Amino acid sequence: ASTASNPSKSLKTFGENIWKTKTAKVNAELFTLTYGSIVSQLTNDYQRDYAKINNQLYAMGISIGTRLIEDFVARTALPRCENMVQTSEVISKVAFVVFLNINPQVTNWSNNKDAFSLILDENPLSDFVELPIDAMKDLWYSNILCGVLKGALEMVQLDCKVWFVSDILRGDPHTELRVKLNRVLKDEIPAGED
Ligand code: MYR
Repeated sequence: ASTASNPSKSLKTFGENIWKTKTAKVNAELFTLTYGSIVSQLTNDYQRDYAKINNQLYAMGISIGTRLIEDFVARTALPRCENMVQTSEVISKVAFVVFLNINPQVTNWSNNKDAFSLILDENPLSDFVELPIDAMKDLWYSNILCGVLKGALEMVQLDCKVWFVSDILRGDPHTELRVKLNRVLKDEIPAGED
């Protein structure tokens, strides 16, 4: 009955069940520390040029996202979304639950429903992290997440802009990630495969 009366809640339950049954659990602290050491390595490599570090994290995310989407589609077998409202639900209630075991709140819709924000009350990438003062202003510590979403969405024909609006690591009240649809890509048949 709950499925019929509240499909929105059941989508989250669906995500939670996949997390419980089909996800190889990685120790949360190890995951956080591993990501931290990547950021710290980049900080050395790029000599604290935070614009470059943000770009590099984003690029790493894209290459992860383009692979992760296959795994996501295979594990969830969900039907394709018909609009960004559905896409936002799948991202927040299924994708984030399956991969990070968090359920960000979807909010701040644009009037024409082509852009929304995800509020991350928890962020496993940045647990226990404190930024040095010089990084606080310029580094988007979790920028890899924007790249992951960008890469994954592009693989399902959604050309989106994905960026952080704020981050509690920088002293902001919330961590807010924004997704804006640029355009729906046409299925382009790669040359030689038609
Ligand atoms: C659609 O069918 O158009 C919607 C599909 C949404 C897929 C979103 C997949 C995101 C996968 C990676 C997210 C990782 C977040 C930690």
